[in-house]
Amino acid sequence: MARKFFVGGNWKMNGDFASVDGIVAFLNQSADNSNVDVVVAPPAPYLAYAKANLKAGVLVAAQNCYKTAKGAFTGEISPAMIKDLGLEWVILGHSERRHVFGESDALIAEKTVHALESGIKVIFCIGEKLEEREAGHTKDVNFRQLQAIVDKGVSWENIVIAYEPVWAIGTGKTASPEQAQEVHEWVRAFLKEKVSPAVADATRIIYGGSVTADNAAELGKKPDIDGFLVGGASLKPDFVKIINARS
Ligand code: G2H
Repeated sequence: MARKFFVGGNWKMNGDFASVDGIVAFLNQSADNSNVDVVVAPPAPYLAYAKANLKAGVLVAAQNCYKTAKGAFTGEISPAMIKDLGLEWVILGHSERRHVFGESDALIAEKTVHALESGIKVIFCIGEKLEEREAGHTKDVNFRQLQAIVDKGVSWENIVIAYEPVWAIGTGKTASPEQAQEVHEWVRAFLKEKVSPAVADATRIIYGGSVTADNAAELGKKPDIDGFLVGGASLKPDFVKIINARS
């Protein structure tokens, strides 16, 4: 089955109204490409502004959300609020949430279930740290992170998996196409065994970690790499080249 290419832009905690205007301008000026799903994730204060100004072909995601709809959770936002803004996507389990803010597999799984039940699609991030890779635990770590949502019996049609090796994030040290393909292939085999062959075949597995306009084309040629989650390079006009890397 042909999986539609998916390119996400994770702006992280960057930007102001002026820089959002700049990003919106180059995205809106880019040629429409019906072969790619494009989803950008501005910081929460700019979600509504980005949504109001981006052309219809560029969707907007939140970078995080909590596991309940409302309540006394200072600083959090809910999937209900994301939906109320007219948005469709959220990023969950990003390594910065896992390792800077200490989010556990269990919490990320609860958030994922709640987001999906609220009608928000999830870019679900997984990835091993350098010491885990060097100790030969790459497969175990990524499978453990995935197992947390398999155990919840989630429905997979609204999930995109982002494999982001922590050692490649923001470091300029991209995984080679072979390293990324190896893990993507493992993840697809994991889905086949733990969920179903149909889900394994249909689920998009995208790569993140220092993706640039220079390395995207080679990464995008690998059979199990179905797109990218792009951080730093999504803030620059070259992001459009990444969107079109497989076209
Ligand atoms: C990985 C990625 C975006 P960058 O976190 O999710 O960031 O492309 O800057 O490594």
